[in-house]
Amino acid sequence: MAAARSAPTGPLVAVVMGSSSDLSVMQDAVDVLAQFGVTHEVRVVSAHRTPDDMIAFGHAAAGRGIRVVIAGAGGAAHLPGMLASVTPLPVIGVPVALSHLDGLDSLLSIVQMPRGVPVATVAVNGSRNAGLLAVRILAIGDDQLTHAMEEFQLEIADTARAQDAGLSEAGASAGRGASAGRGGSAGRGESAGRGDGATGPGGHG
Ligand code: RP5
Repeated sequence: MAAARSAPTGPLVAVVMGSSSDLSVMQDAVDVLAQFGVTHEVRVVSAHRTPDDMIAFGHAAAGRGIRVVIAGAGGAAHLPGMLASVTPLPVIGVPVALSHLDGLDSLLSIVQMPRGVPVATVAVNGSRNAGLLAVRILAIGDDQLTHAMEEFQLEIADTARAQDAGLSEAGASAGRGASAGRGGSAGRGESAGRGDGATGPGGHG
């Protein structure tokens, strides 16, 4: 009879970054994991400054019970791809925007991986979605986490509907007294924002 495997007690997600200067962006991922009660660790592991440490980290991660790696880096952002090359774990890459090139350099460095070595790349500075994607991956085998994600999705839907109601009301006020033209198009089809801005626990991205 096979021995029962005990549940991992260490962190399930590793949030790693190339420099502590990335933390202001990566903090959103950390906050989401905390919000969902997912155990995690936060590390600086540089592909260029501490390459040996990075490789050792990547080799050891799965054996330590880590299930998902979130890796953020900026500029010549090789960290997510290099980690993906040495671990069988899913790696989510976060392109961090530096002061030049608006993060396009980071995005392309992370997303343009060769066949066979995938990195799930989120938007530039999109670490909140990286955290949410990690939660979804973990939720595959966890009914409680699935339920928490469904609750979260209901919350963000409520927020969007409240925005819709607010804009509809504002559009109705603005349109009052004006010609209806070809059917009164105030606000139609327009977004209330970029849709990714809200942060913080219970916030809606
Ligand atoms: C990358 O270099 C890091 O991920 C960071 O985004 C960038 C700049 O690092 P610092 O010079 O601010 O330490 O490896």
